[in-house]
Amino acid sequence: TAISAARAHSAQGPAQDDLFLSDVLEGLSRPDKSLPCKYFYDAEGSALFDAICTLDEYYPTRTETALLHDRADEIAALAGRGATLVELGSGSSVKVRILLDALDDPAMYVPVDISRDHLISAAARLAGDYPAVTVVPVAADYVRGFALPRGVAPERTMAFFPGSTIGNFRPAEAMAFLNGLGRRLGSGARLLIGVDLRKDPAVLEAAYDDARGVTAAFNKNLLARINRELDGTFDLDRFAHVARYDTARGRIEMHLRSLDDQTVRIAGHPIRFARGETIHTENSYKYSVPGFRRLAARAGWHTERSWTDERSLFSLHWMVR
Ligand code: AVJ
Repeated sequence: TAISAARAHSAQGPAQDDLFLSDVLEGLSRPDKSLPCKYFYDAEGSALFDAICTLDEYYPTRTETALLHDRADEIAALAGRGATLVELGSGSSVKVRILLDALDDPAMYVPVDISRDHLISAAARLAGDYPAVTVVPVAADYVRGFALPRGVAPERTMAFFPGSTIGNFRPAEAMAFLNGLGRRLGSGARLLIGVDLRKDPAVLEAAYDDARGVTAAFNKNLLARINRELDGTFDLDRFAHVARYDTARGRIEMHLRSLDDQTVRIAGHPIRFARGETIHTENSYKYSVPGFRRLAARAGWHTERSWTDERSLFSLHWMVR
Protein backbone atom coordinates (compact mmCIF):
# COMPACT_ATOMS: atom_id res chain seq x y z
CA THR A 1 0.00 0.00 0.00
CA ALA A 2 0.96 3.63 -0.18
CA ILE A 3 1.55 3.72 3.58
CA SER A 4 3.95 0.82 3.54
CA ALA A 5 5.75 2.49 0.66
CA ALA A 6 6.16 5.51 2.92
CA ARG A 7 7.73 3.32 5.61
CA ALA A 8 9.88 1.32 3.23
CA HIS A 9 11.65 4.32 1.80
CA SER A 10 12.01 6.19 5.06
CA ALA A 11 15.46 4.85 5.82
CA GLN A 12 17.20 6.49 2.88
CA GLY A 13 19.21 9.68 3.17
CA PRO A 14 22.39 10.46 5.12
CA ALA A 15 22.43 10.84 8.89
CA GLN A 16 22.72 14.49 9.94
CA ASP A 17 23.44 14.14 13.67
CA ASP A 18 27.22 14.05 13.42
CA LEU A 19 27.24 17.19 11.29
CA PHE A 20 25.30 19.21 13.85
CA LEU A 21 28.17 19.50 16.35
CA SER A 22 30.82 20.38 13.79
CA ASP A 23 28.54 22.92 12.05
CA VAL A 24 27.70 24.54 15.39
CA LEU A 25 31.30 24.76 16.57
CA GLU A 26 32.42 26.08 13.21
CA GLY A 27 29.70 28.73 13.07
CA LEU A 28 30.34 29.90 16.63
CA SER A 29 34.12 30.13 16.30
CA ARG A 30 33.98 32.76 13.55
CA PRO A 31 34.39 36.47 14.32
CA ASP A 32 30.82 36.99 13.02
CA LYS A 33 29.03 34.13 14.74
CA SER A 34 26.35 32.30 12.79
CA LEU A 35 24.40 29.05 12.80
CA PRO A 36 22.83 27.29 9.76
CA CYS A 37 19.08 27.88 9.71
CA LYS A 38 18.36 24.29 8.67
CA TYR A 39 18.92 23.26 12.30
CA PHE A 40 15.78 25.13 13.39
CA TYR A 41 13.69 22.14 12.39
CA ASP A 42 13.90 19.50 15.09
CA ALA A 43 10.53 18.27 16.47
CA GLU A 44 10.15 21.36 18.70
CA GLY A 45 11.23 23.73 15.96
CA SER A 46 8.97 22.16 13.36
CA ALA A 47 6.01 22.56 15.74
CA LEU A 48 6.98 26.19 16.42
CA PHE A 49 7.27 26.83 12.69
CA ASP A 50 3.77 25.42 12.17
CA ALA A 51 2.58 27.85 14.88
CA ILE A 52 4.33 30.75 13.09
CA CYS A 53 2.38 29.89 9.94
CA THR A 54 -0.91 30.61 11.75
CA LEU A 55 0.14 34.02 13.17
CA ASP A 56 -1.66 37.18 12.07
CA GLU A 57 1.65 38.89 11.33
CA TYR A 58 3.05 36.00 9.27
CA TYR A 59 1.27 36.68 5.97
CA PRO A 60 3.31 34.33 3.68
CA THR A 61 1.53 31.07 4.53
CA ARG A 62 -2.06 32.24 4.21
CA THR A 63 -1.28 34.37 1.14
CA GLU A 64 0.47 31.52 -0.67
CA THR A 65 -2.28 29.09 0.36
CA ALA A 66 -4.93 31.43 -1.09
CA LEU A 67 -2.89 31.77 -4.30
CA LEU A 68 -2.65 27.98 -4.60
CA HIS A 69 -6.42 27.65 -4.17
CA ASP A 70 -7.10 30.44 -6.68
CA ARG A 71 -4.73 28.98 -9.29
CA ALA A 72 -5.21 25.27 -8.61
CA ASP A 73 -7.12 24.54 -11.83
CA GLU A 74 -4.65 26.50 -13.93
CA ILE A 75 -1.75 24.68 -12.28
CA ALA A 76 -3.46 21.33 -12.84
CA ALA A 77 -3.84 22.10 -16.55
CA LEU A 78 -0.14 23.02 -16.78
CA ALA A 79 0.94 19.92 -14.82
CA GLY A 80 -1.02 17.48 -16.97
CA ARG A 81 -2.14 13.96 -16.14
CA GLY A 82 -0.24 11.50 -13.92
CA ALA A 83 2.31 13.98 -12.56
CA THR A 84 4.96 13.15 -9.99
CA LEU A 85 5.26 15.85 -7.35
CA VAL A 86 8.63 16.33 -5.67
CA GLU A 87 8.38 18.68 -2.70
CA LEU A 88 11.53 20.23 -1.25
CA GLY A 89 11.30 20.88 2.49
CA SER A 90 7.88 19.30 2.78
CA GLY A 91 7.44 19.91 6.53
CA SER A 92 3.90 18.97 7.50
CA SER A 93 2.84 18.47 3.83
CA VAL A 94 -0.16 20.79 4.20
CA LYS A 95 0.02 22.93 1.05
CA VAL A 96 0.61 20.03 -1.30
CA ARG A 97 -2.88 18.73 -0.52
CA ILE A 98 -4.30 21.68 -2.44
CA LEU A 99 -2.35 20.48 -5.49
CA LEU A 100 -3.12 16.79 -5.00
CA ASP A 101 -6.84 17.66 -4.76
CA ALA A 102 -6.71 19.62 -8.04
CA LEU A 103 -4.30 17.57 -10.16
CA ASP A 104 -5.49 15.07 -12.74
CA ASP A 105 -4.67 11.61 -11.36
CA PRO A 106 -1.31 12.45 -9.68
CA ALA A 107 0.89 9.33 -9.67
CA MET A 108 3.51 9.93 -7.03
CA TYR A 109 4.40 12.30 -4.22
CA VAL A 110 8.04 12.54 -3.11
CA PRO A 111 8.36 14.71 0.03
CA VAL A 112 11.99 15.56 0.77
CA ASP A 113 12.78 16.87 4.26
CA ILE A 114 15.67 17.00 6.72
CA SER A 115 13.43 16.43 9.75
CA ARG A 116 13.08 12.65 9.49
CA ASP A 117 10.48 11.85 12.15
CA HIS A 118 8.27 14.76 11.17
CA LEU A 119 8.63 13.70 7.51
CA ILE A 120 7.63 10.12 8.18
CA SER A 121 4.54 10.96 10.22
CA ALA A 122 3.40 13.61 7.72
CA ALA A 123 3.99 11.22 4.80
CA ALA A 124 2.06 8.41 6.49
CA ARG A 125 -0.90 10.70 7.18
CA LEU A 126 -0.89 11.94 3.61
CA ALA A 127 -0.62 8.43 2.17
CA GLY A 128 -3.67 7.44 4.20
CA ASP A 129 -5.64 10.36 2.79
CA TYR A 130 -4.54 9.80 -0.84
CA PRO A 131 -4.55 6.02 -1.35
CA ALA A 132 -4.17 6.35 -5.14
CA VAL A 133 -0.91 8.30 -4.80
CA THR A 134 2.39 6.47 -4.21
CA VAL A 135 4.13 8.36 -1.42
CA VAL A 136 7.92 8.05 -1.33
CA PRO A 137 9.41 10.16 1.49
CA VAL A 138 13.10 10.99 1.23
CA ALA A 139 14.85 12.02 4.46
CA ALA A 140 17.63 14.26 3.20
CA ASP A 141 19.10 17.73 3.25
CA TYR A 142 17.89 18.60 -0.24
CA VAL A 143 20.59 21.24 -0.58
CA ARG A 144 23.24 18.53 -0.50
CA GLY A 145 21.37 16.45 -3.05
CA PHE A 146 18.95 13.56 -2.90
CA ALA A 147 18.03 10.48 -4.90
CA LEU A 148 14.82 10.55 -6.92
CA PRO A 149 12.84 7.31 -7.35
CA ARG A 150 13.81 5.52 -10.57
CA GLY A 151 11.86 5.74 -13.77
CA VAL A 152 10.24 9.13 -13.28
CA ALA A 153 10.09 10.96 -16.64
CA PRO A 154 11.31 14.57 -16.36
CA GLU A 155 8.36 15.86 -18.42
CA ARG A 156 6.00 14.40 -15.82
CA THR A 157 7.96 15.71 -12.88
CA MET A 158 6.81 18.79 -11.08
CA ALA A 159 8.95 20.11 -8.26
CA PHE A 160 7.14 22.08 -5.58
CA PHE A 161 9.19 24.51 -3.49
CA PRO A 162 6.69 26.62 -1.55
CA GLY A 163 6.93 28.98 1.39
CA SER A 164 9.73 31.17 0.01
CA THR A 165 12.29 28.79 1.45
CA ILE A 166 14.43 29.84 -1.54
CA GLY A 167 14.79 33.09 0.45
CA ASN A 168 17.12 31.33 2.89
CA PHE A 169 19.79 31.22 0.16
CA ARG A 170 21.94 34.15 -0.85
CA PRO A 171 21.10 35.07 -4.46
CA ALA A 172 24.24 33.40 -5.90
CA GLU A 173 23.50 30.26 -3.88
CA ALA A 174 19.86 30.34 -4.90
CA MET A 175 20.96 30.41 -8.53
CA ALA A 176 23.38 27.52 -8.04
CA PHE A 177 20.73 25.55 -6.17
CA LEU A 178 18.03 26.09 -8.83
CA ASN A 179 20.49 25.18 -11.55
CA GLY A 180 21.48 21.99 -9.74
CA LEU A 181 17.84 21.12 -9.14
CA GLY A 182 17.09 21.54 -12.84
CA ARG A 183 19.96 19.24 -13.75
CA ARG A 184 18.81 16.66 -11.23
CA LEU A 185 15.19 16.73 -12.44
CA GLY A 186 16.07 16.79 -16.13
CA SER A 187 15.08 18.68 -19.24
CA GLY A 188 11.33 19.25 -19.49
CA ALA A 189 10.80 19.23 -15.71
CA ARG A 190 8.58 21.85 -14.15
CA LEU A 191 8.93 23.87 -10.95
CA LEU A 192 6.23 25.59 -8.92
CA ILE A 193 7.98 27.94 -6.51
CA GLY A 194 6.69 30.39 -3.91
CA VAL A 195 8.69 33.59 -3.43
CA ASP A 196 8.09 36.33 -0.87
CA LEU A 197 8.06 39.87 -2.25
CA ARG A 198 9.77 43.09 -1.17
CA LYS A 199 7.48 45.39 0.77
CA ASP A 200 7.12 47.89 3.62
CA PRO A 201 9.87 47.02 6.16
CA ALA A 202 7.38 47.39 9.02
CA VAL A 203 5.24 44.60 7.58
CA LEU A 204 8.29 42.41 7.10
CA GLU A 205 9.72 43.03 10.57
CA ALA A 206 6.37 42.29 12.25
CA ALA A 207 6.21 38.99 10.35
CA TYR A 208 9.55 37.97 11.91
CA ASP A 209 8.98 39.49 15.37
CA ASP A 210 5.40 38.69 16.26
CA ALA A 211 3.60 40.07 19.32
CA ARG A 212 3.12 36.66 20.94
CA GLY A 213 6.82 35.82 20.72
CA VAL A 214 6.41 32.62 18.72
CA THR A 215 9.17 33.59 16.28
CA ALA A 216 11.41 34.51 19.22
CA ALA A 217 10.79 31.03 20.68
CA PHE A 218 11.50 29.48 17.27
CA ASN A 219 14.80 31.35 17.04
CA LYS A 220 15.82 30.51 20.62
CA ASN A 221 14.90 26.86 20.09
CA LEU A 222 18.17 26.61 18.18
CA LEU A 223 20.00 27.26 21.46
CA ALA A 224 17.65 24.90 23.33
CA ARG A 225 18.36 22.23 20.73
CA ILE A 226 22.11 22.68 21.21
CA ASN A 227 21.53 22.29 24.96
CA ARG A 228 19.47 19.11 24.41
CA GLU A 229 21.56 17.40 21.78
CA LEU A 230 25.07 18.75 22.20
CA ASP A 231 25.29 19.13 25.97
CA GLY A 232 25.13 22.93 25.68
CA THR A 233 24.79 25.37 28.57
CA PHE A 234 22.95 28.28 26.87
CA ASP A 235 20.77 30.31 29.25
CA LEU A 236 17.91 31.30 26.93
CA ASP A 237 17.06 34.30 29.13
CA ARG A 238 20.46 35.80 28.41
CA PHE A 239 19.83 36.01 24.65
CA ALA A 240 17.32 38.19 22.83
CA HIS A 241 15.55 37.59 19.52
CA VAL A 242 16.34 40.19 16.83
CA ALA A 243 14.69 40.52 13.40
CA ARG A 244 15.66 43.39 11.11
CA TYR A 245 15.15 44.17 7.45
CA ASP A 246 18.18 45.15 5.39
CA THR A 247 16.58 47.21 2.62
CA ALA A 248 19.69 47.36 0.45
CA ARG A 249 20.11 43.59 0.43
CA GLY A 250 16.36 42.94 0.44
CA ARG A 251 16.59 40.49 3.30
CA ILE A 252 15.27 39.88 6.79
CA GLU A 253 18.03 38.90 9.17
CA MET A 254 17.36 36.99 12.36
CA HIS A 255 19.91 37.10 15.15
CA LEU A 256 20.25 36.09 18.78
CA ARG A 257 21.87 38.87 20.80
CA SER A 258 23.88 38.12 23.91
CA LEU A 259 22.60 40.27 26.77
CA ASP A 260 25.80 39.87 28.81
CA ASP A 261 29.47 39.02 28.57
CA GLN A 262 29.21 35.27 29.02
CA THR A 263 30.84 31.93 28.28
CA VAL A 264 28.74 29.02 27.05
CA ARG A 265 29.95 25.43 26.83
CA ILE A 266 29.03 23.12 23.97
CA ALA A 267 30.15 19.50 24.31
CA GLY A 268 32.83 20.86 26.64
CA HIS A 269 34.07 23.59 24.24
CA PRO A 270 33.95 27.11 25.70
CA ILE A 271 32.38 29.81 23.48
CA ARG A 272 32.73 33.41 24.60
CA PHE A 273 30.12 36.09 23.92
CA ALA A 274 30.57 39.80 24.42
CA ARG A 275 27.53 41.77 25.57
CA GLY A 276 25.62 42.85 22.45
CA GLU A 277 27.33 40.34 20.17
CA THR A 278 24.93 38.38 17.96
CA ILE A 279 24.61 34.96 16.38
CA HIS A 280 23.24 35.36 12.86
CA THR A 281 20.68 32.55 12.55
CA GLU A 282 18.76 33.22 9.32
CA ASN A 283 18.51 35.27 6.15
CA SER A 284 15.18 35.50 4.40
CA TYR A 285 15.61 37.22 1.03
CA LYS A 286 12.72 39.03 -0.62
CA TYR A 287 12.46 39.59 -4.38
CA SER A 288 10.54 41.55 -6.98
CA VAL A 289 8.74 39.44 -9.60
CA PRO A 290 11.09 40.48 -12.44
CA GLY A 291 14.09 40.17 -10.13
CA PHE A 292 13.25 36.59 -9.27
CA ARG A 293 12.49 35.68 -12.88
CA ARG A 294 15.91 37.02 -13.91
CA LEU A 295 17.61 34.95 -11.24
CA ALA A 296 15.74 31.81 -12.32
CA ALA A 297 16.55 32.46 -15.99
CA ARG A 298 20.25 32.58 -15.18
CA ALA A 299 19.76 29.21 -13.46
CA GLY A 300 18.26 27.69 -16.62
CA TRP A 301 14.55 27.94 -15.74
CA HIS A 302 12.07 29.64 -18.05
CA THR A 303 9.18 31.28 -16.19
CA GLU A 304 5.88 30.60 -17.97
CA ARG A 305 3.54 32.10 -15.37
CA SER A 306 3.86 34.36 -12.35
CA TRP A 307 0.95 34.97 -10.00
CA THR A 308 0.66 37.43 -7.10
CA ASP A 309 -2.08 38.31 -4.63
CA GLU A 310 -3.85 41.65 -5.03
CA ARG A 311 -1.70 43.30 -2.32
CA SER A 312 1.53 42.04 -3.97
CA LEU A 313 2.66 40.37 -0.76
CA PHE A 314 3.73 37.03 -2.25
CA SER A 315 4.37 35.41 -5.63
CA LEU A 316 4.06 31.96 -7.20
CA HIS A 317 5.97 31.04 -10.36
CA TRP A 318 5.53 28.21 -12.86
CA MET A 319 8.84 27.39 -14.52
CA VAL A 320 10.05 24.93 -17.09
CA ARG A 321 13.52 23.55 -17.49
C1 AVJ B 1 10.60 28.65 5.99
C2 AVJ B 1 12.51 29.94 5.44
C3 AVJ B 1 10.42 30.44 4.42
O1 AVJ B 1 12.00 32.77 6.00
O2 AVJ B 1 9.90 33.12 6.30
C4 AVJ B 1 9.75 32.07 9.52
C5 AVJ B 1 11.35 30.68 8.07
N1 AVJ B 1 11.84 32.21 9.97
N2 AVJ B 1 9.91 32.93 10.55
C6 AVJ B 1 10.87 32.38 6.33
C7 AVJ B 1 10.98 31.63 9.16
C8 AVJ B 1 11.17 32.98 10.82
C9 AVJ B 1 10.68 30.95 6.77
N3 AVJ B 1 11.07 29.99 5.68
